[in-house]
Amino acid sequence: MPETETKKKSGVVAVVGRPSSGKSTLLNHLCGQKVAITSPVPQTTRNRIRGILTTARGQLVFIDTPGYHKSEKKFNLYLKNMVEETIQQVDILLYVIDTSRPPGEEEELISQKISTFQGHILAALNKIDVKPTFIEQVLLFLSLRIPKASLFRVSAVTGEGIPPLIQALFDAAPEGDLLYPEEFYTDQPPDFRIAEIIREKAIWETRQEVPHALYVEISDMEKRENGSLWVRAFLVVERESQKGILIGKEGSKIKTIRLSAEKELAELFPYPVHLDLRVKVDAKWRQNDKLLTRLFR
Ligand SMILES: Nc1nc2c(ncn2[C@@H]2O[C@H](COP(=O)(O)OP(=O)(O)OP(=O)(O)O)[C@@H](O)[C@H]2O)c(=O)[nH]1
Ligand SMILES: [Mg+2]
Repeated sequence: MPETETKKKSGVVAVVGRPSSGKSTLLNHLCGQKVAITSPVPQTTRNRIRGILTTARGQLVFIDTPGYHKSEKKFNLYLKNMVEETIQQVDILLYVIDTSRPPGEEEELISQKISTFQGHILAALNKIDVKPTFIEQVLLFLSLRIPKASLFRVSAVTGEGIPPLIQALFDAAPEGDLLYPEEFYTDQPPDFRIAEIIREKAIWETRQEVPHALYVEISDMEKRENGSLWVRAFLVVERESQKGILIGKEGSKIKTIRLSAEKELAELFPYPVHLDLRVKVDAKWRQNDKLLTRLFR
């Protein structure tokens, strides 16, 4: 190798923060692609979602995580454990903190988890486009709780402040071989992505209590002769009333969900995806260990 040629960087970055701080929105901006679903409803992300950014400097593999918060419910403990495990497996922590709210109890909790991390910690002070701002409180909080964090003021929506953050992430990353081929921006299998897009549309179309009570499962996928993909998916909720909300008057709501999911899938996949959506009730799914282990990885 010529002496002037610098080695490639290859770093794994956990994106952590409290629910709704903008982790997934930021991940999508960092990767330049829609990798993770987003919504105004807290606890949208339920899995470790990998997003990959490859540039001339090397590769960053981001792991989006569920919002970290206190709760003794089984379902939430699964999500909390997932964050804690992820923190132990990465080179860098990207702590996303919302400057449109004063730091509260949840921020105390996550900052305690983060403060013992041995590697680089970069704090993205997100939502700087929102007024009024609580950035002064956030700065004070960070200086007391995680003084070693490098600070970046960003907006995951407008993209302001993101290029310097990317440079700093590459600076912090170790040298190494690329973990994924250059053209990859995520490693999610198609059935997972399809289920997530359907869930996102259902969250946006329902709100209230439905989003938290919902999971989506793909039961069948079939490649048709004309090249399209046919998918049957079940939207599972906990109560008959929630099923009614999802279906809507004469099936109008579920139709809207299907059409908006199909529209977005047409942009993500190189072939048309046709959805057959069914709604069913499972009152106790959030207590079912076997199911939770399978769904939330
Ligand atoms: N104005 C503004 N809104 C933002 C910004 N970043 C995220 N949001 C909004 O904040 C809400 C939550 O964003 P998400 O990216 O889903 O948040 P998250 O941290 O991944 O949330 P969980 O997965 O539930 O933990 C959405 O409505 C986003 O549009 C930002 O920089 N500015
Ligand atoms: Mg998220």
